[in-house]
Amino acid sequence: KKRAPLSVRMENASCRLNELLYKTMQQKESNLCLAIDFTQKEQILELAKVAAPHVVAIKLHADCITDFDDQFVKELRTIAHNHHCIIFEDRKLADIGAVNILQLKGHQNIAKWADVVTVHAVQGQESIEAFRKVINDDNYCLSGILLIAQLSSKGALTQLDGYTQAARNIGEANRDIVAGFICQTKISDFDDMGHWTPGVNLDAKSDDAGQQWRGANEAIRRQLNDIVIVGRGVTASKNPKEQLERYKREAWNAFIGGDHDTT
Ligand code: UP6
Repeated sequence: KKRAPLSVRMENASCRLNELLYKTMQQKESNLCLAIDFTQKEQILELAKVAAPHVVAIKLHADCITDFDDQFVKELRTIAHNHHCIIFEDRKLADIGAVNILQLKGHQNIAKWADVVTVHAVQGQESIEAFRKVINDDNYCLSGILLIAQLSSKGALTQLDGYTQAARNIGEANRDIVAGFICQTKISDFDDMGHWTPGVNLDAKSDDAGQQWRGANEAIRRQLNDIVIVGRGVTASKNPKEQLERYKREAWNAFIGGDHDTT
């Protein structure tokens, strides 16, 4: 099944984050998100500056950063502003709605600086609807959530019968706040829903801790995801800029259906 053009997806966007996402993809000709899993803010900011022109989103695990502070957030938002980049906090929230909200506004104040945050579906629909209040509050930056429908790791319990479909149903019923899914393969037929896929590496198949990787062509052209999330393929390389350009090219060619099959 073909994807709708970005202009149509932008128009059909129910969630604010998706208007921004599809516009940015079109402008930058990129469907790449960089996962910067470093522990120090200077390291992160340095790579974020190099990456920002090439990617639509920069994904963080803020709770892995040992010297996280307000200055970091300020500099990050400046990079996001200057290069039209989405700031993505991969917190993978999974609790009752009331606690999700406390965590969003907690010591790292995620809702103030992140455009999007990941949320597990395991907690059920009503806990997820609790995010609406924060997303609709202009005092916060948060403009959408991504529901985790499938994990990339070996033996993930998201493979159990019915889990992914149940997550999809929650997302589709709340498209004003759920911008899309973290998944391994396209699961929703709604044009506006974004399919963000981790587990992409052009040079390796697995790490020693359960991660499973496949190429960008497999992830985007065959499995029909929209956005490639790449981490160590870029961050562990000696020449991240060169790898960013390579991943960007591979992922975008796969997205626009070019016949540049190298995976
Ligand atoms: N991520 C996965 N798999 C999932 C969900 N999220 O790998 O199912 C996240 C990880 C990491 C990034 O938390 O930040 O995507 C992947 O990094 P890698 O490319 O270095 O494996």
